[in-house]
Amino acid sequence: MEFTKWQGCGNDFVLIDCRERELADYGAFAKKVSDRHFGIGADGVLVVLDSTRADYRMRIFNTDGSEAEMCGNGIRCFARYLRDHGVTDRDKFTVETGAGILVPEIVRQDGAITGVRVDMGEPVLAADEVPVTGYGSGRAVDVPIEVAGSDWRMTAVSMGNPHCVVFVDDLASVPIERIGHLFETQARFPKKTNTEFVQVLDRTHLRMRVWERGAAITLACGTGSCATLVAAVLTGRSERAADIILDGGTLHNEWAADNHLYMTGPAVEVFSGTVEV
Ligand code: ZDP
Repeated sequence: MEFTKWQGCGNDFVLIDCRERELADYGAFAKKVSDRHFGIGADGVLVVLDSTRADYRMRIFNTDGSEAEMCGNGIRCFARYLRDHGVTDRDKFTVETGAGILVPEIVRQDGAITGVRVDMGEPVLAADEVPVTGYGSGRAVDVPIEVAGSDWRMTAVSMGNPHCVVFVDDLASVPIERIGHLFETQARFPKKTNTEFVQVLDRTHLRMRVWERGAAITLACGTGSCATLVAAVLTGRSERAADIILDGGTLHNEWAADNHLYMTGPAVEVFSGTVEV
């Protein structure tokens, strides 16, 4: 099967176009090809499909084979694939995801593509819809949570997929490698969670590192960057538009007056090839 390899702020994906030919087990395929030694190497697999509800459909599978509802860096790569590989000649189109129908738009400067801006939809804050338990049915904003024997404070946000946003004074001193998995599997998150550790640089610059559900540490998480901005605004730490500075690059996010998150960032094709399925 042909594939293309993409990255968005260092968050990397194997993309396969399955509109003509579906695979029996995308999860098993994702586990195999994501392996950085025995496979192609990636943080996950993006699948291009037809849709009856939108122009196209995107599915995303993590390195552990689990399927996620949505991915931010991935949908930018997905959009660029459709445009660069002539699947569409439009710069704006609708994409069906597990988080609803979203709208990426190719961004150009002097005609050249510089990135993709995505209407990521509205953040979900009702605790039982994130889902997170033990905080009633309202919002879980700046609430206590115990992980790895320590008390932390977190804000729970869904961008279609669950996020636990934790603000820290010194990001460099947080042992993410050791505690990331413990946050991911914390019992209050019945569908597990992605966890963003965030240091506020100023009201329009937030430094974030992420431990992803089903993918461990990655260099960037797009849905996580949106959840980070929402949590920063709700806790009075930032303006409604800010740069989210990640290990692998920077995303510019805005929580607009229409309550939608708009995320802008790069999407780059790295190489292509064929792989056994
Ligand atoms: O929710 C999850 O299980 C995530 N690991 C999915 C991947 C999210 C992604 N990193 C993003 O950019 O939002 C692709």
